[in-house]
Amino acid sequence: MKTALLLIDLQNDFCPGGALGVVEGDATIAVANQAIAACLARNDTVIASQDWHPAEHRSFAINSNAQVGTLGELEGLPQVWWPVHCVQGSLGADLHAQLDRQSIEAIFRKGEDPDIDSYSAFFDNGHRAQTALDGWLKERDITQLAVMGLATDYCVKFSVLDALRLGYQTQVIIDGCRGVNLQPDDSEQALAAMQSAGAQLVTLSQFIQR
Ligand code: VGL
Ligand code: ZN
Repeated sequence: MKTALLLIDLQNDFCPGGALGVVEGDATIAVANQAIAACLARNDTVIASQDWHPAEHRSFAINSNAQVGTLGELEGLPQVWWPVHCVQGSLGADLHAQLDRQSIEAIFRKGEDPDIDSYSAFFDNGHRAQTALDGWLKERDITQLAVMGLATDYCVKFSVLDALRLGYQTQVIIDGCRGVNLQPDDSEQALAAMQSAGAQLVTLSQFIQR
């Protein structure tokens, strides 16, 4: 069985000091680097996603006349209004400088359509368009994924749920995830939802010892 490690949105804007800084978001980088080292040692593939928005993205509160952190609707879908983040080509959109980026074989960008948000690394939030990720994995006969990154309650959650729907055997490396937590228990609930959809929750040390 071929496995890939999928690193979700390990970008400056989701780390403390960033535009959409997640508490302890930068603590995921050391976890990622250890998971990457384990993958290199056993010939597992390492890939990543990158949130990559045009400045005019309508999920940005300022572009939709809305208040940051409140809930609205975009293209008929529920939408949290976000601060401007991960603008294409900005420093905030870069992968974290401490991440072992040389070991990442491919990066899948998402959120480029200004009219719809895209939490999952596979599909936009309306499942209208897909990224190249699923095809890329299938071409390489990769059937198992280990997922970690930012943020637990958005991009990790929806990437994992899509991976399961697409038939991938999916693990979540829980100590490699941190959440936005607009509500205090959002991350906990997201992990529970991933687990009940069929994901296996593992620690980094369990992943390394596999
Ligand atoms: C994300 C909110 C908005 C994420 C991306 O990477 O989890 N969250 N855009
Ligand atoms: Zn975004």
